[in-house]
Amino acid sequence: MKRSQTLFRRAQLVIPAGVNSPVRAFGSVGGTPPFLQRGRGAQVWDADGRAYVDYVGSWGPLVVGHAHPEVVAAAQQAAERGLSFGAPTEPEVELAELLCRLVPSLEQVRLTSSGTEATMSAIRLARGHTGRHRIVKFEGCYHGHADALLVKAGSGALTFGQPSSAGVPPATAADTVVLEYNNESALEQAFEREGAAIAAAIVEPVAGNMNLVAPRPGFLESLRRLCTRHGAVLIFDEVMTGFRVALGGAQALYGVTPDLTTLGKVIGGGLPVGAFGGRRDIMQAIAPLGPVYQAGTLSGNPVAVAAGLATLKLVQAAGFYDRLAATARALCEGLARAAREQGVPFSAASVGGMFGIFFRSTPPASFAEVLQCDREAFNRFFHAMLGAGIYLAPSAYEAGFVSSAHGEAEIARTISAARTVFAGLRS
Ligand code: KE4
Repeated sequence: MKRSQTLFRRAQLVIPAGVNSPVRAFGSVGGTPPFLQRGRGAQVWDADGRAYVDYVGSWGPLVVGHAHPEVVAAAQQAAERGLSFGAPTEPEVELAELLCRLVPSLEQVRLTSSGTEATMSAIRLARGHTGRHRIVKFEGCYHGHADALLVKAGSGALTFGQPSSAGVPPATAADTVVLEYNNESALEQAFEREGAAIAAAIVEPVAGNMNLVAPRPGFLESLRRLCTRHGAVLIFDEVMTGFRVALGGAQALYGVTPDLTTLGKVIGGGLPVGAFGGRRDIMQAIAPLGPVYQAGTLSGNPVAVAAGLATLKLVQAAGFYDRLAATARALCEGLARAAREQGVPFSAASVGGMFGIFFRSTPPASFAEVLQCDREAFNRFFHAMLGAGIYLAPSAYEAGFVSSAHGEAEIARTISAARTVFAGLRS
């Protein structure tokens, strides 16, 4: 890993921690992050030429694998026509029409350049639409790094043990109510207590930023019922689950329709695209139609939109999500079996094409149970698997991702490596 070590030292001189997003620094697992140079399908290669089976997939966008020829060709062709116009273009209309057709809650949608912009805009829109200030979020859920949402957040914020970020004014945080994910009684109490002041509740319909925690039956339905009863806007943050757990996202999988949805990752195919949308009556409040301002120089960028459209064309193939979910299940079942054979306390769970691995005997159903996982065991497992050419998410608090490029060979290789690693963990 010599070149990555040299590059990491060089990077840290000019970029804080040597990375452009905290979780990439391997802060919670330790060691030097491989500097990746190339990807193709389920594989990536680092600066030292080492190959890995990749289960990060750029944190979710690469649901059809790295450098899919149709996605690359679409981006190349768009780039040759011009990189950006700052003016309306037909591909943006095509992508908006496609999103509105595939995602149940979307009557109108606006594109952004990141998931953070999408959730930040959705929160502002919900506050503008209702005239209220309070926001409900859930501990361990991460919705990007907008001030109002960096309160007991997940992902990198959790990984570094700083769930509430410095720099967020107390007055801002004071308007954010943080509840326990999957705790319906806490939900009922919060809405009974201050339902009339709540502008919106924002939730990851499948939590993927405290590692994977699936919604308990009834949790999302209760949230839907309470938001409706109290006139609060229900926002499903599907930046990660959108086109990851099902074609129509978690809202299609669980049959619960939010008022607003945020998207990202897959809809850009690896290039910067986010989106927020939902009920037409709420979206009418967005500038220049209404009083809630929102904008973006590169929103709807034609090259990024082309990559997104090409990706969304591929995921509509018959049986795409059945196969994706079967791949994730095979991985989870194989890892759990290998751990059981070695007597290692371990469990794994998947929803569609996202999965979680846990060093505890059963998958966690809450943030508190996530914290009970053996993080040291995870870190040892992570590094031993990396050494065996398997690139897992470098944090005990992140979900993993498979793609349509992950076949039986990749899953078998991963489970075989894990069998050896679990044996080593016991010694
Ligand atoms: P971005 O601003 O990073 O595009 O999206 C923020 C975001 C919003 N909502 C959800 C549910 C998300 O998962 C994310 C971003 N996810 C993390 C991975 N857990 C991105 C990885 C990173 O921060 O480097």
